[in-house]
Amino acid sequence: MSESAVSAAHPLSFRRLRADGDTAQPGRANATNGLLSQRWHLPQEGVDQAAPALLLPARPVGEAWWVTGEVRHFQRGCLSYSTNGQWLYGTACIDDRREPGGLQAAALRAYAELFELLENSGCPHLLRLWNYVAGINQPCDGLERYRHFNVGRQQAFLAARRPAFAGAPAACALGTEGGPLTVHFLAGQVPPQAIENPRQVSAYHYPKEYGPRSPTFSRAAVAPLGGDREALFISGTASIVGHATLHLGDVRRQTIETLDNIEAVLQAAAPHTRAVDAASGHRLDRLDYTVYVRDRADLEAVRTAFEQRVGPASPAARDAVYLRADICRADLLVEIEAQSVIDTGAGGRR
Ligand code: 3EB
Repeated sequence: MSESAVSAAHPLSFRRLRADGDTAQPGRANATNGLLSQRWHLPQEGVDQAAPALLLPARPVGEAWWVTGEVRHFQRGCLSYSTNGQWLYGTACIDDRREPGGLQAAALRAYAELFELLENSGCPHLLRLWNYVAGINQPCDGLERYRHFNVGRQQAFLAARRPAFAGAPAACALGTEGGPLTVHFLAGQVPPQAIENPRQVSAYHYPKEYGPRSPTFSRAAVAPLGGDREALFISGTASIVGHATLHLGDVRRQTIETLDNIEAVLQAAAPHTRAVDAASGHRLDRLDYTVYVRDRADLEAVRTAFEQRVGPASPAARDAVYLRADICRADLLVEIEAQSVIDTGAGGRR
């Protein structure tokens, strides 16, 4: 059986969840559906994870991945994960304050354990990573904590002989008030296509002024999900052109520049998607957005600029989720990530 035939047997689906909707338990809708992951944008009781705070909408929201077929849940070292053997979603959690060697060592170990799991799981390919780091802009031994994280992360990729430069996975890295280093991940059997943004220097080639080791992520990834479905994962995106931060102190212009970058990523991804045409493909006005705002007081300015750019009446504006987080450069006020799942079959978009 070919790789794509295997994944087509258990296609992966995504849905935004609303506590007041009928989709909170998609896995229950059909006995043959297995819930692979369910992540609410709320502090989860009894779960010690780092999580950005929900700003909007007012009612709880979350997101879920699910598959056809039985899903089993496991715990191993710093990892907890769920898998049906063909898709794997999980979380690595390490309290870096208690880790000998601190955040750098915690990042190295979190990724080393993740890579070891993936090699033995049958799901070796990472589609997307979400990194949450407490106090991401705080200095530690003369180096910002984000830069410590980057050292450990890149070391882990190199040690595991995984692509730390071209071909790195799509990702984001945000700062929380507290909590352990928390890395959520989605992996599968088929390697995604990494996408870069021609307006930006690839993050894995940032010059040394941004830290001793560069960040390990691609600007986006296109991933076949089986069953004629395709995902586009757009990494955390900010007001960076070339490698420089633009519009210092101006959150409105940073938001617009960020959306210009997302539009450029969409254009760069277009030749790599299987969408039959632009209208049914991954579109700026239909992506599922998560908007990270550094300062709560900027929320309305960010939302106004965002909605104007994606269309005030668009599905994108209606469904966007706004979270409070620190951004991994102290001069960035906003960061936006997005994803989209389309149907590339004759039936068109789902
Ligand atoms: C940037 O473009 C903004 O370190 O994994 C965006 C996405 C950013 C991912 C990461 C960092 C990361 O450099 C910051």
